[in-house]
Amino acid sequence: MSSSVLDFIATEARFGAHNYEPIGVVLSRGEGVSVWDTEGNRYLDCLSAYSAVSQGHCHPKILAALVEQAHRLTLTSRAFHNDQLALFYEEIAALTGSHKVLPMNSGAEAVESAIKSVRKWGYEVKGVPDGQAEIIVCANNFHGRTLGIVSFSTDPETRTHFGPFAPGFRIIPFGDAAALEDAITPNTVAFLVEPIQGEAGVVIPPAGYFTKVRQLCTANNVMLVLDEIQTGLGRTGKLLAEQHEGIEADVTLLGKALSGGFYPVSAVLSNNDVLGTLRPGQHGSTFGGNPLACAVARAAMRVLVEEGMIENAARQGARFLEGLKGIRANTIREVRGRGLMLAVELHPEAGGARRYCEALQGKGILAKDTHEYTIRIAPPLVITSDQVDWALERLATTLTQDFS
Ligand code: IF1
Repeated sequence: MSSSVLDFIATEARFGAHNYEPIGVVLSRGEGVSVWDTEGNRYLDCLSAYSAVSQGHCHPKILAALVEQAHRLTLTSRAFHNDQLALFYEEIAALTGSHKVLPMNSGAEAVESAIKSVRKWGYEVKGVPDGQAEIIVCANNFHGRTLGIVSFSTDPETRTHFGPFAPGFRIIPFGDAAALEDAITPNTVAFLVEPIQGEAGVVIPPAGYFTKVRQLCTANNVMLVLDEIQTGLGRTGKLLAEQHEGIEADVTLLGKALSGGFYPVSAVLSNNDVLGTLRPGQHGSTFGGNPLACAVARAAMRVLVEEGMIENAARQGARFLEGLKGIRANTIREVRGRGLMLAVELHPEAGGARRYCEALQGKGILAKDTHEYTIRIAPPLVITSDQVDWALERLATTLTQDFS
């Protein structure tokens, strides 16, 4: 590595909290599916900033919306109305078929806001005794890093030495509808779950699971809260991952690609009941629903639809998955994916996914490992067939490489 690259990394190490272990590349530019490092090397981005840059890096139309709004009005607080929020509400509600919208900033804020809202709904509408609301979640979940959220994480890395934790959560296995039925009590207000578990390594539940989940939640007056912060907005080849199951959540969480990677924008979408319980002064955020966030999100949603990115994700995702399944390598334990949310799980004997990600970097692909043995593959939804084929060639040579 050049001295300037090492200088960037050394300075980060000197001043920065060491809460990440990035791959040794210093990026300086992004456009579409490509990013460049400070030395001019070009990479195919197969992480998309964890599915926040689904529209491609620095999308010109989202950039234009950001710049135009930034020249005009960026932040008013919600103490006053602004001329972007109502338009954002109308457009996200029309796109997702929702009735009520709560605008927030990070994904974790949307998750925390949903937890507060379903608890409030439980006490004021369902009639759960105050302080006794229960929310069911799944083992190996990832919903963010706040204290409330890590309270129900099953990953020691995200929990250890952060206690004491928030009570009121029950953990069940992902993909097991009978376990959900057994866990529901009269005090259960919600089931919070990812349609596909991303951080866990793109874990897809059995066919029909969410149909049973929907029936159980409806039968027991339990709110189904789907965390689509990573799976939503076209990542799995449909606008929302729930559409693969033909069901509708009571509460849907969006984030990440809601801004196309330009700005933290998230949202809680729901029917009137759950969000209808919030009254002035009971919840809020300095930046939530600000005009700049709304203008950026409106453009991000618009290009996603107008440029056929969702359909492209389905088409290229199928191509990518078929190509990955066609790689004959003793290192591969399983290939999983839906749309452009893909993963290659390696056998433990292969020596860990990180070394393969580092080898891919040398071939012009940036990918990220998760849980030691799995390589996630999630390129921007604008990827072309030629780029998929280009990536598959390099993945095949890398995965058949003998590192021993
Ligand atoms: C990190 C993981 C992915 C999410 C789902 C809520 C959030 C996330 C399904 C919270 C965020 C990010 C967080 C980031 C890495 C990345 C990640 F590896 F951590 F788990 F994508 F899989 N729900 N995921 O995936 O959204 O508050 O971050 O905006 O914390 O390292 P956020």
